[in-house]
Amino acid sequence: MLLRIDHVGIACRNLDEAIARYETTFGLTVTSREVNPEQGVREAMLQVGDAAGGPTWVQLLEPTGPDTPVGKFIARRGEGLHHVGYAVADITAALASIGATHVRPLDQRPRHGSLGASIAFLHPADLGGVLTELVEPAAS
Ligand code: MC0
Repeated sequence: MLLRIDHVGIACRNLDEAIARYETTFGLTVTSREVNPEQGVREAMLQVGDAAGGPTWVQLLEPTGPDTPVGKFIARRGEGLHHVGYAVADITAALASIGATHVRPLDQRPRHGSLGASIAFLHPADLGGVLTELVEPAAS
């Protein structure tokens, strides 16, 4: 089901400062910046690699307010690794397959994600404490 790691989502208090950290330290560059009101984030995608199977990203996430998933995460745990996103070929089929396991989807239907992707989250309590995201990238 999982094709590769699509991105790692990193919670930060200040998006501009986090971008500068990755640009200065690793020479990464920003491919896109978006606001996703449904998810309560301002985010930036920085491409890490361009492997044969498709690119991999660092996704920097600044909450739009305290009562959002990332806002609550930072208040509880501080800045840091928020989730891992795995690329799948067909997110509807992947969600149906997950439905036959004990793992609880947090989204019954795919939602809008970065770079036009379709995304769905899986509960961290069912996956060893790791918030996990399925990502069907936009057709290129
Ligand atoms: C919360 N918890 C996490 C966690 N966030 N555990 C691991 N990783 C995370 N990221 C844990 C807390 O430590 C706590 O554990 C328990 O979940 C309840 O925490 P809470 O603060 O009361 O939070 P809830 O229950 O209201 O919500 C947690 C949940 C939520 C994961 C269900 O954040 C959610 O639905 N997330 C999915 C959407 C999301 O994260 N969107 C933002 C990224 P204990 O053991 O102390 O009880 S959007 C995104 O990334 C898009 C743009 C994209 O990729 O394209």
